[in-house]
Amino acid sequence: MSDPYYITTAISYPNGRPHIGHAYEAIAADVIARFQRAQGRNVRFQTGTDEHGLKMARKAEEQGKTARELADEMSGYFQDMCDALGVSYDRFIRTVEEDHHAASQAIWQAMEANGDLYLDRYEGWYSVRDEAYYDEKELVEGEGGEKLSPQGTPVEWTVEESWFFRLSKYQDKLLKLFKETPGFLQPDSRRNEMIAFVEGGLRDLSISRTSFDWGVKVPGSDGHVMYVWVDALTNYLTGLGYPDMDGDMATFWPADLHLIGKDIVRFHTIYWPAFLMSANLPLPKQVFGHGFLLNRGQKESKSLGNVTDPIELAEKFGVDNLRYFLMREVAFGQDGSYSEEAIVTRVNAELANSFGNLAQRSLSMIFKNMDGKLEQFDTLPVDDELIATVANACRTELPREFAALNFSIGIEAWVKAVYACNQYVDEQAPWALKKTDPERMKIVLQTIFVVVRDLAIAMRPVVPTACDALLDQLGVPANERDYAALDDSGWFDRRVETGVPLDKPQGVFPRLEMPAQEA
Ligand code: ME8
Repeated sequence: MSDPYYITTAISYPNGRPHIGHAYEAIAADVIARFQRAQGRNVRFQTGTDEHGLKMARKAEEQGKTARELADEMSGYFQDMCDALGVSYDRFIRTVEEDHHAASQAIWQAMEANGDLYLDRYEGWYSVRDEAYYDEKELVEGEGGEKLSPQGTPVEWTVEESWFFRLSKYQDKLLKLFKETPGFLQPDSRRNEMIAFVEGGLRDLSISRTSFDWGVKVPGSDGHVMYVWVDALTNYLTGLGYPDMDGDMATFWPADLHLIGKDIVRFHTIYWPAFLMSANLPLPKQVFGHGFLLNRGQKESKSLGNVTDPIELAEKFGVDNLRYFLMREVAFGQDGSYSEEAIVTRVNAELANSFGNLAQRSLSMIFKNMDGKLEQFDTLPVDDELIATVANACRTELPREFAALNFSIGIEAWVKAVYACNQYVDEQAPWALKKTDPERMKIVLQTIFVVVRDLAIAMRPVVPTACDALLDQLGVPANERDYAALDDSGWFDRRVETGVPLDKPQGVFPRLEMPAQEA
């Protein structure tokens, strides 16, 4: 297969169970992966867990476990979450895996061979929660006068022998990258912040630690483990077989898209490209920093008691519905808010009452009034205008917007087409035509059959299970569900020729109950 496409998510810290932000990122990446596959691309999709570092080591200590025990236990929850949400990854990587240690040591040696590493002493601030070093000038003051990172997390003064990476050497190259390749970091709003950070001067980066041993060993330097971000970022290469440059590395590197949240843009667009340049590897084509998902406008936290288990949410409202809601509701790139009521309102209005109802009432009439039998149209379906409206939404607008990661806008175009179809059914009133003009009724119902198929194909990347169930009911073959099938004008005739009647349709977009009002 040609035309490779490599997409990755951030790898999550498994120091606790997955939260809704993890689910959001995994779902968005999955929608992109499914969309690109349906566009005929040869997709490679990687996600996983980031298991080293002080944050993991300390959490394990708190719980009286070894770091490895904690990692083994928690990583499973992340993989289970991906599986429960229909996330179609090719590899779920764990940074404790042997090939990952080998890849991290290989990139280390490549950077060393390029003269970019040296041994010195680190003295400065470190945030364990962010696994990040901060300059004094970046710190803010907490309520009790204590020093906090710009993300509001505690920092501790750290003094250690450490390997350093010559980040300062890459300052001009990074500025050039931001200025000359605007597509590298999206959305645009995130770029200015990074340019300002680089223009403020880059200091060399401490990239090894000696005060604990939970990490990848630095080759040839006893007592040093790599700074967790060095190995974490390298996961994107490990999954392709690096340091072997043939095989998957040759096919899929550079990555088409690293999908990450806005809080870790610095690591992906300053440290990571600098490491790659140093190791003489091409840079990813794009890093996209999505926004944060908030619970009724608030960050979820244990102290607020508003932490949502994404698997419970999916069980309560349905995986497809949760996926649809997240991609539809939030302008991708910006922060967004969710609540149970918002999920129910959106899903009922657009999936259950609009698309589901369109399919259910039309297919039921084909089943009842036409014995489920489709007939050849003598001419093309007469209702070209509706067919053209739907085709434009499904073939042009939605794919154009999805390719640019504007999911909510692409889905909006689709919803408008669904509304147009329902309006058409209301106006044509096929139930009345049954008596007055049965031939015309058939044309109307078959026109809806055609557009429902197009709409289901277009929405498959977002709502895969329900759309496939609907396409099964229509009798659309499994290999005719990609976007290319929307350009295949012969499909309806072939469908009729099979002579297979429609079964009694089963609704695939049930209405959701509004949750009881909270006290
Ligand atoms: O940052 N809404 O891991 P992580 C949306 N291990 N996205 C959110 C979010 C929210 N409320 N909270 C977090 C790490 N995220 C590192 C990554 S990659 C080489 C190493 C996103 O478990 C966050 O921005 O803290 C990140 O992209 C991902 O979830 C994992 O966060």
